[in-house]
Amino acid sequence: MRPLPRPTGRWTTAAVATVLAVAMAAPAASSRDESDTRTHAYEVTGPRTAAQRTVVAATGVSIDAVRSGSVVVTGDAAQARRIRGLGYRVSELPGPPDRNGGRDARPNDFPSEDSKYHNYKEAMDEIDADVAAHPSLMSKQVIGKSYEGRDIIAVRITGPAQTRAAKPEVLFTHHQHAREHLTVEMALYLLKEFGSKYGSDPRITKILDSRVIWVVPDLNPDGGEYDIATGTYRSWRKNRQPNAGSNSRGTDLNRNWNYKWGCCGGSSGSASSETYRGSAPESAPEVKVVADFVRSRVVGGKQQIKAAIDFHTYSQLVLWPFGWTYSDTAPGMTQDDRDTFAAIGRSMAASNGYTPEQSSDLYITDGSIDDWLWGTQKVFAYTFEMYPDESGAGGGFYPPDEVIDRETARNREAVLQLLEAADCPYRAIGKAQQYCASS
Ligand code: 0X9
Ligand code: CA
Ligand code: ZN
Repeated sequence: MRPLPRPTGRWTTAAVATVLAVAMAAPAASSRDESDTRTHAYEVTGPRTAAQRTVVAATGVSIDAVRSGSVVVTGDAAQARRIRGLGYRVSELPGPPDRNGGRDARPNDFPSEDSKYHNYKEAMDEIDADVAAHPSLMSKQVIGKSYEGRDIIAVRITGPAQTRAAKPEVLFTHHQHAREHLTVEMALYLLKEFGSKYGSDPRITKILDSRVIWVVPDLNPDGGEYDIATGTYRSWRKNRQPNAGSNSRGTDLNRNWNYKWGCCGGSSGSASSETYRGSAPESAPEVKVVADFVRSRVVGGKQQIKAAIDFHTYSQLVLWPFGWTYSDTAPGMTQDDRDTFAAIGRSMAASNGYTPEQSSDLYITDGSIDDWLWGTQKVFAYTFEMYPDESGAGGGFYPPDEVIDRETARNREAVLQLLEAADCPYRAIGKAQQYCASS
């Protein structure tokens, strides 16, 4: 298939400068591990239904943003050709922004203009300080290790008050996808907010006295560090696990969960894909660690975690399961379950201005965390796609650090609502009596 001719005028001076800068920043070919599969962002014009978007995703790209008649994807040149073969127009978008302010990039850290973001060590240090400042409220557990051996931690937050019945537990997970750094800041915001407001803010005090909160701030530390390792963003998504028989590294953690894994055309079986599902469910150590942790919260035969949010960027969405099917209801998802998901989801979205919908309204995904949490553990699990809503002006996966405070605090009300709903989610549809009478 012949590529479309590039419209003249596309190569502005700025674009040429960007390309040259990217080319010069690229490592020597000998040290590249993905020489034939380097990825770019592309705008794909044409797909307007979830089914059409799922066909685009089946080429192996990740879909990063959905608009009414187009999508933004990340993929390599071969995938772009396949998408053109589907009859869609594909144009390459600019790469990640240069935030080094004209200075040399510092290795293994955020660019100087984004220094308010926390790299892995900075995040762990901040969390240790929070826990040390509020020892009666917070504790940190190392729940396992990433592929490269970094600690994956869970922070437990609850008030000292004991209750007669077990406190309902709520899980917040962050940073499955390496380039979605704002989600780690979301975790740090939650720790600060709960730590500093307990005892003074009556709503937070009441919540912490009656709930147990688990924050897993970084599911993909290896990918996150890789994304910033050169000091220039790499748009990396997956973990950093090698794949047998391939030069391409990484599993898409949000396709590796052990429920409907690889069932439905919502992930890829090829290692070079952005949505590679891994060699088996939980083949990614990071997924296994968190899945084991969740299973460890089954006490006396009952899963203690009742609700969850998995934070991603971007698109400003509140999503609920299932992702593996277009159907609203399915085996394991009754009409009441679905209505409860929608009622709480819409209420949360009304508070932060995001768009609420079932995740498969975007495109099919299989092996995602929220499908697993609901499908196997009956946790009311949402996916939030944070700021921005568009790839352009807001910075796509790399919004400037000036927005961190605003865009994390923006989710405060939604988080509090979910915590308050967690003792009986079905109250949201007026069916507490039917579903929650005994608990
Ligand atoms: O594709 C994903 O994993 C998520 N989007 S992202 O751009 N952050 O990669 C969306 C997942 C939506 N599907 C489910 N939650 N099941
Ligand atoms: Ca800045
Ligand atoms: Zn994501």
